[in-house]
Amino acid sequence: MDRHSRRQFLKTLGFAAASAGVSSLLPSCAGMGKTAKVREKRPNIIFILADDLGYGDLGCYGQKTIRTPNLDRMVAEGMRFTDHYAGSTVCAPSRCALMTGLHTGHCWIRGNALLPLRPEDVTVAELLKEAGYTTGIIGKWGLGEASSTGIPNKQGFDYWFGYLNQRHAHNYYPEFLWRNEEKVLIEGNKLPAPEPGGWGRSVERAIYSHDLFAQEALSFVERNREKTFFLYLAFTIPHANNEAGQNGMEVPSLEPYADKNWPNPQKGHAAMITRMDSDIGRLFGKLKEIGLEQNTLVMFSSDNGPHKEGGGEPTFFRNSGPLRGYKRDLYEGGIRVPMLARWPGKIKPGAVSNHVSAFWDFLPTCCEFAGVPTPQGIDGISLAPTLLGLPDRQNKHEFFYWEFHEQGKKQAVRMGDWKGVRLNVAKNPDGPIELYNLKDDIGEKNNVADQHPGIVAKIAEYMKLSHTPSEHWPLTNKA
Ligand SMILES: [Ca+2]
Repeated sequence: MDRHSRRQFLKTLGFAAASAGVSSLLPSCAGMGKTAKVREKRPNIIFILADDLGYGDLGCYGQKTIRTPNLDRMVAEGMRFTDHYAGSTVCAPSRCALMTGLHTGHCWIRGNALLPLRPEDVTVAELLKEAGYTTGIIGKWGLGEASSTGIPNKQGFDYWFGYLNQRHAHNYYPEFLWRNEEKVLIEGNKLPAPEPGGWGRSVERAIYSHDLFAQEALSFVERNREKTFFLYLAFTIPHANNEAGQNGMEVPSLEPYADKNWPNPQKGHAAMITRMDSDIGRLFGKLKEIGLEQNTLVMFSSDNGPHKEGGGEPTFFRNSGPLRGYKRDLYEGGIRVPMLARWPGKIKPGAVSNHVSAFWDFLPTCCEFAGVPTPQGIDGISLAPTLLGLPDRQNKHEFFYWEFHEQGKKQAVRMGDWKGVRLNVAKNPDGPIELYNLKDDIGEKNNVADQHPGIVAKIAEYMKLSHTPSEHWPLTNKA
């Protein structure tokens, strides 16, 4: 089905076909046969994404030093997922998986490259827009440059403000940002020399882009308060400015850590996280103030594990918590991330779910809440039953798959409590698979592949089946 006919299909069949699914799950919709009534009950959806925030970076995931009182309160009032995975171990493919509901063996963008989303790629924003949602993205996109088919306004977003380019997003004092298709100059920020992409380290530093994003988010919910909206709030912190050497953890103020006896980059890292946390607190305050708290599902996650860039040192605060590895690893520390969800009256306060889930589950979850059919052929499974406290009705994944196209190429599979990791795939596509039992060994310390050849063979089969050939993302040197 081409894009046009898919749109027609959604328009003609959408709500009638899907309303049964939603009304069967949402207690307040039970017994409502009328599509219009189901539509009235549909929640606003806000997905907040942090950049390079680790599994151990939040108080609610065991962090002892960095303060995150608002996210900790979000957990107390909502749900925390113990076993949620990002789409990838770096930015672009992780965001592609989030937007398209496909894992990195199937999705169009499987690594950090300047490859735009195509017209035929169907995003969650596009589906929600078709369903009548007002859609917005604020922050970092990374899935298409200016004038390409991949810009947010051509991928289902009514409103867009932020960085298109991921390297541009390293510079937190940018000379410009994008508002829809318009380049907006940010007064008072200046690079030492003209640089068309906008990356580098600004010498004049008046406006911190994250602060603009936090303010834009408040404005977006305020001006769309009468509508049903989807906001994808893709914050850029606590990523590093890689162009700034050891001074890459840039933040306007090191408070509340300025007096600590820590290296400056670590103060910056902690201050960024606490700054983001307080902005999320302001957003919750705004939702309450304008009366949208009860009808808004807010989710929070991170696009990959913590980094070792720009002076960042993930061992300092144990940013991965008990997990092994960091960004660019397919060990748990690179891909297992915090996931929080809050929806007063629907999600039970203080709930903890160990349902294993991943970024590709977000699109079908939104489809279910919006009352539109989930497109065929995606990899995700709706999390709605888990969120609504009906774990017995939650469909589970047979397995999860990741492929990564840097550092000699890597593959990983999670299957139940088992985790398989294959390194150096380009050189040796049938090479050895490391096997870990996450139930007893969450830190992936003991490779037990020799003791379980049957499990290893099954994982090898999943790795083979999950990779669809791509001219842009060959796994081996030949194919
Ligand atoms: Ca990232």
